Amino acid sequence: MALLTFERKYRVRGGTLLGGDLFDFWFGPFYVGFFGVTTIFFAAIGTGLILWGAALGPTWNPWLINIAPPDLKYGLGLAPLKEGGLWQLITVCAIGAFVSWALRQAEIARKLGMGLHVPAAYGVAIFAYVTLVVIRPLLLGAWGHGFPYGIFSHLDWVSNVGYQYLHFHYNPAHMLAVSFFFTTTFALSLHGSAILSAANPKKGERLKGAEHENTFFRDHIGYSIGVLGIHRLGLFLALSAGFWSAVCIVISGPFWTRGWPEWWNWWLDLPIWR
Ligand code: UQ2
Repeated sequence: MALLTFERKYRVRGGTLLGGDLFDFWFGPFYVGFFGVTTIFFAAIGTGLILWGAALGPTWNPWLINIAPPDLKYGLGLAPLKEGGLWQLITVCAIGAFVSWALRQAEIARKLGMGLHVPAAYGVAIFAYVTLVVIRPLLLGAWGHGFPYGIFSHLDWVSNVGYQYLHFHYNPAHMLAVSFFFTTTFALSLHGSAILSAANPKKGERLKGAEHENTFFRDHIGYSIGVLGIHRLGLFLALSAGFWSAVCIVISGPFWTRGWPEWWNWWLDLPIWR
């Protein structure tokens, strides 16, 4: 079946969460839906505000454009547009667009009778972002604790906030997050290479399948997690990386204000050494 032939078969009515049949149609290859409309709305306004903020700044160099959050003196209030108010509106638009996108994923998954794994996974990425620009600033009492929107400027923010805790690699949640990121790339390298070698037989040989993949890993390391298992593992590793990233930054400040190396004094202070 050609792509457009079977696509028609899966373009089913219903599954919407909001708007009923009103936006239940396609624009070319794209499903619209109520949340398609809200995604376009927030993304367009947010992009416009970013361009406005960039126009106010001293440069159009894409690396250096920066839209900063309000000064700490504005606390949790609204700031004037040119003093962080734009950052606040852009943040609202970003969250509006991200959440709309997750709900659009949920509507499409419901249409197709799939599980909600895709929007749930994407939700973890949204959670990590919201932790940085909403939850942590709220806990610290000022929007000024959010990170600035700019390529170099956000990297500088990460570096500065890291050094504020002396050595961020001593943050135990950061250790977990980094380990999960590395393990994710390791698992994907095993999986991607396994699939490509099975799917690229020598000229004249037949395509290989799950039996060969299983046997390769059993022969090689004595264990195969299986074709479904590797995808479950990959999802777990990736979501854990995002989750512990959010945890490692939200505990820095709201729950631990000293250097992270000092946190490990609980180990030196154990009564067993006395
Ligand atoms: C596997 C399997 C796949 C795979 C991979 C494995 C047939 C095609 C990569 C091997 C994965 C293992 C043994 C888990 C490794 C554990 C960590 C934490 C990285 O068995 O089944 O399917 O792609």
